[in-house]
Amino acid sequence: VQAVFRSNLSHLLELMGSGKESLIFMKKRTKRLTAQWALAAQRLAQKLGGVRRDQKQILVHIGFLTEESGDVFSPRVLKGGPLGEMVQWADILAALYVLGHGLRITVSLKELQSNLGVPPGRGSCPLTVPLPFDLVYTDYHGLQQMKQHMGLSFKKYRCRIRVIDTFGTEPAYNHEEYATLHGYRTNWGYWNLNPKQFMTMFPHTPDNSFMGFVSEELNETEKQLIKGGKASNMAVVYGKEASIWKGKEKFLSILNKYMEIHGTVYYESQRPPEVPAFVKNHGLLPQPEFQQLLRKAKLFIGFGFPYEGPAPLEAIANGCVFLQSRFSPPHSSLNHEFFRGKPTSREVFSQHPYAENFIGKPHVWTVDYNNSEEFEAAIKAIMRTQVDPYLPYEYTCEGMLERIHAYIQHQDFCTAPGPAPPGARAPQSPFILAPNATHLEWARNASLAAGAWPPAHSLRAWLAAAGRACTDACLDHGLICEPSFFPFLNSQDAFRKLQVPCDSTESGMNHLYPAFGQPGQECFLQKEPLLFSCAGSSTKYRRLCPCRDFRKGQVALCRACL
Ligand code: U2F
Repeated sequence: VQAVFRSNLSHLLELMGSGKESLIFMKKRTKRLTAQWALAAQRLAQKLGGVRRDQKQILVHIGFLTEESGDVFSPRVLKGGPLGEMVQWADILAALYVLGHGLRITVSLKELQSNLGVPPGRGSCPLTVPLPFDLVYTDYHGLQQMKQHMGLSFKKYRCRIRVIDTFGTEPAYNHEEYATLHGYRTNWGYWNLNPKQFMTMFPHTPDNSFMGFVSEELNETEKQLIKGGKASNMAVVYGKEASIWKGKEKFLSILNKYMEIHGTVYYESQRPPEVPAFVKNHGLLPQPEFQQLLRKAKLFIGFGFPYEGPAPLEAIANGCVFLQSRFSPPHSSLNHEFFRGKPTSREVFSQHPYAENFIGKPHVWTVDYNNSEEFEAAIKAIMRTQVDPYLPYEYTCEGMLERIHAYIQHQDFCTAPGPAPPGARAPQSPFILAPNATHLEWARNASLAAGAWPPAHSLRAWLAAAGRACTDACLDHGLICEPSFFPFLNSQDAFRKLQVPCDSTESGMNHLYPAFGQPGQECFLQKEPLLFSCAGSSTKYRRLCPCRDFRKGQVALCRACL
C-alpha cells in the first residue's frame, strides 16, 4: 500500500489519548503546529514528485511515560521539569502520521501487551507471536519492557525497533561482550542493536541516526515584524527550574547593567530565592507565550544547564542571539554527574554544541564565563549586532519529514547484507587516490555495493591523524562520518590502495579499527561489524575513516540519498 500525506491531525490527537499532563502538553503542541505540518507535507510531496512511499504499520511505545517505569516526567510538566523529550515525541508522532503511516500509540504496559498480541497477565510469552508492525519506535524503558514481555519474538523482531535516545549510544557501549570487557557497561545496557537503530535529539554521532524535533518556522512577514519589534535591551534567561539559577548572581548582576532580565522560572507562591529581585519572572509559561517572549527579546542566555535542549533553537528561530558558556574541560560521562552512566563518551564543549557548531555567530556566542571581561564584552557586542531569525532546515517540519521519510524507506536492519549477486565482480580499482595519498574516493561504478543506502559512490575515505576520531576527521574535510561504509574500508586492499605501509595486518575487536598503529607499522582490521564506530580516538592509532557528503541543512542525508 502507498502512503498518502495527511494534513488533518484530528485523528492523531484522538490516538494520543488523554489524562496525563505530559500527553496534554504534547497534544497542545501538535494542535498548534498542524498548519506548519500540513504546509511542510505539501512542500515535501512536491519535492519528492511521484516517488513511491510504502505505508508501514508502526507502533509507538513511549516507555518513559508508563507508570511501570515510574513516569517521573508527567508530574513535573507544570513545575519546570524537562519538556524536551515530550517536544520530541510529539513531533515524531506528528511526522509519522503526516507521512501517512498506520499508527498505534501506547503509554502503558497493558496497552503494549494487547498491541503485541501478548495475553495480559502473562509475564513473558515463550512463543514467537507474529509482530503486526513493520516498525516499533520506543525508548530505553520501552525496550526493557518489550524484552520482558515479548518472549522469543523480541529476538526475532528486534531489527524492527528504533530507540529514541536523547544523548545517543556509542557502539562501544552497545556491544555486550566488548562493553563488559572494556568498562563500557552502563545502566542503560548493551543491546547489541545496530547503532543506527538508536535515534538522537541532535546529530551527536553519526553512529546513531539523527531524529531531531521541530521548531516553529516564521514566514517573511513575521520575520520582518519580529525584527521591527525587538527590544535591544531585553534578555531572557534559559532555565525554568530555580536550581539552574543557583550561584549565577555575578553574571546576572553584570547582565543587569545593560539589559532588562526576564525569566520563566516555575514557582509555587513566592519568588524562588535563586532569582534576584531585579529579574522579571513570568513563572513557567505555556509554550506559545514563551515563544512570544522570545520574539521581543534580543538575548537568550544560558548558564550551563540544561544541556542540549530545544529552547535555544526556538530562541534563535525567533531572532534572539544565544549566549552560552564554553566548558573547559569539556563535560562528559567521565567527569559530570548528569552524563554519568549514559552510554557515550562524547565530550560536550558547551551547553549546546549543536548551536555552537552548526549555527554559530552571529546567532550563537560561546564564551568563557570564568572571564568576566569576556562575558561583559560579549553582552555589549551582542546589543550592537543585528540578527535575522534563523532555523536550520533539519529542524523545520519539512526537514524532519524529509529525514524520517528517507529512514523509513531506506533503513533496513533486518536483511543481512547478502553476498554480491552472481556475476558481480569486485571492481579492479575501487578507489581513486588523491594526490596526497590519504584520500580515497569510491569509484562511481563500484558494483560491490549496488543498492546500498547511502549509495556507496558518496564514500570519501580519509586516514585520520593520530588521536583524532572519525567524527572529527570527516568534519575537518567538510564531510560527515558514515559508519555504513566501514565494511568497504575494512580490508588489506583498502590499506594498500591508501598506500599505508603495513608491515603486518591483524584483525581484532576494537571500536577504533580499522586503523594504522602508532608508532609501528601494524594495520588493524575490525573483526566485529557491530563495533564499527565513528566516535572514539586514541593516540595509538590513525583511524581509517569513511566519510560522505551531506545536504545543506540536512546532515543526516547525503546529496544522493533521497
Ligand atoms: C532538555 O530538556 P528541557 O525541557 O530542560 O529543555 P528546554 O530547552 O528548556 O526546552 C523544552 C521546552 O520547554 C518549553 C520550550 C521548549 O520547547 O518551548 N518552555 C515552555 O514551554 N515554557 C517555558 O516557560 C520555558 C520553556 C532536553 F531537551 C532534555 O532532553 C534533557 O533531558 C534536559 C536536561 O539536559 O534538557
